[in-house]
Order: sequence, then C-alpha cells, then structure tokens
Amino acid sequence: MGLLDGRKAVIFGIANEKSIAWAIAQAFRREGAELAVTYANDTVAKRVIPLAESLDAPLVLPCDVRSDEDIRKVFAEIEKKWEGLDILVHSVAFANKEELKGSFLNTTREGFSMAMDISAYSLIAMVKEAYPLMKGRPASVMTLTYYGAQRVFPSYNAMGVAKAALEASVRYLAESVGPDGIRVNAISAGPLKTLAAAGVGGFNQIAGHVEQKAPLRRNITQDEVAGSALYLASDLASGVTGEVHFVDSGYNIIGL
Ligand code: 0WD
Repeated sequence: MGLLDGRKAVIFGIANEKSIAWAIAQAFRREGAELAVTYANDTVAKRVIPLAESLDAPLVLPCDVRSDEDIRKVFAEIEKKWEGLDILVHSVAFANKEELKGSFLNTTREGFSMAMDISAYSLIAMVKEAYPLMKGRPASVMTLTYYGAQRVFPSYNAMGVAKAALEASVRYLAESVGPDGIRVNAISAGPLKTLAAAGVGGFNQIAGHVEQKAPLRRNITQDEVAGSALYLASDLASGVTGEVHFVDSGYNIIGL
C-alpha cells in the first residue's frame, strides 16, 4: 500500500536528475502515483524523456510555462487520459543571469517581468487549467520557493521578489480553490546544487553559511524535499493549505 496509490500527478520542472522535481517524481511513483511529466524545451527533452519513461509516465509533454496555449494543451491531454487530476507540482523558476548578481537596483523592467511571469504567474495559469480536473477531489497543488522571498539574500534580487509574489499567490489560490477541496502549499527549500542554483551568484557562500548556522548544521537533500512533498500530496496533510513549509535544516528560525 502506497500513500498515493491510484493518484494522478502532473509534474512541471524536471530538467535533469539533480532537479528537485525529479526527486519528487520518484517519491510519488514509489508511493503508487501515476505521473504526467512536462519539459520546458527541446534542450531538456533529451534528458527528461528517458527519466519520465523510467517511471512509466504515460504522459510526457512539452510545456513552456510562458505560453497559455502550452499549458492548456497539457491539461487537455490529462483530461483525455485520466479525466481528473489529484496532484500538481510546480517546480519552475527562471531569471536572466544578469538579474542574479550585483545590486538589486540594476533590476530591469524586462528581467523583472520575465522572472515574475515564469516563476510566479505560471502557477496561477496552471491552477486555472487544473481546477476543473481537480474540483471535488481531495486534490493538492504545491510549488517550490526560497527564503529569499522573505529575507534579503545577496544576488537573489528579482527572483526574491518573484518568490514573494509566488508565496502570496499560494495564499490567494488556497482561498479561491479551498471550497472545492483543493489545497495549495509551498515548500521553501534550503540551497541545493541544481541547474537553477548554478545561475545564482554566491550560491556556494550561501550553502556554506547554512552548514555553519542552521540548527541541523548541514544542508538538505533533494530527497528530503521529496519527503515533504509526499506528505503535502497525501491525505496526511488533508488539513493543510496556504502554507509555506520550510525544508531548510531549520535555517529560517535563526536570528544571529
Ligand atoms: O537551491 C535550490 N536549488 C532551490 C530551488 C532552493 C529553493 C527553491 N528552489 C526552487 C527553484 O526556484 C524552482 O522554483 O525549486 C524549483 C526547482 O528548481 P531546481 O530543481 O533547483 O532547478 P532545475 O533543475 O534547474 O529546475 C528548474 C526548471 C528549469 O530548469 P532550467 O535549468 O532548464 O531553466 O524550471 C524549468 C526548467 O526545466 N523552467 C521552465 N519550465 C517551463 N517553461 C521554464 C519555462 N519557461 N523556465 C525554466
């Protein structure tokens, strides 16, 4: 008996085997879920398609989250295949490299709107399309965020503001879809060496600091994030919505 036996889950944001979304996909499959997996573009397709196939995903679909049309197509395919949907994982973020270094004052209009569009608005766009498929089921939506939404970290800049918008969107969405039984939460993960993290200036400095100062005196792993994702996706978290759940070795509770 798995925690997610028979549940249908769609996962956005696998880029390679280091991706947080990949650890989540594996955990969900292990617990009995059926998976739909999306990939951002042809470059990542070569890596994502074999990974998805190794988890017997019956749906592997392209989706650039900047496109309403792409998002609509993903949920149309899900409806055809499964009729309904139980779990949605949003593990997608992007900002131009120039936005992720130096002073926040150098944030550009274009860079800001791109970070907001891909990293925050996309969750709203997805939930809009998922809503009719999730309605009336004990459904769970989750996204990935970072503490840079709530406190200032060097170089995180426009992405910090986008994550703040994402966390606020989690609360507003939770209220919008809650009456239909759908839960919406965020996991705030500690620093992890992934493709996305490679774009953030000073990443190693941040990870080193966590190791010294966090209550657990170490960094977290992708599998630890997946454990919390599993909890949020399952009936164990049936009373939990609108939350930002930290998986960060406790770093966020420290003052000095
Ligand atoms: O330290 C970290 N790695 C943390 C990551 C700490 C806390 C939170 N997070 C968040 C990220 O901000 C993101 O929201 O976790 C989420 C997943 O990130 P990840 O697993 O660390 O990184 P990665 O494996 O790169 O996955 C993010 C993916 C993209 O990868 P690339 O590197 O190709 O940009 O987001 C996807 C893409 O697959 N993505 C898009 N998907 C669809 N359409 C788009 C797009 N336009 N842009 C990026």
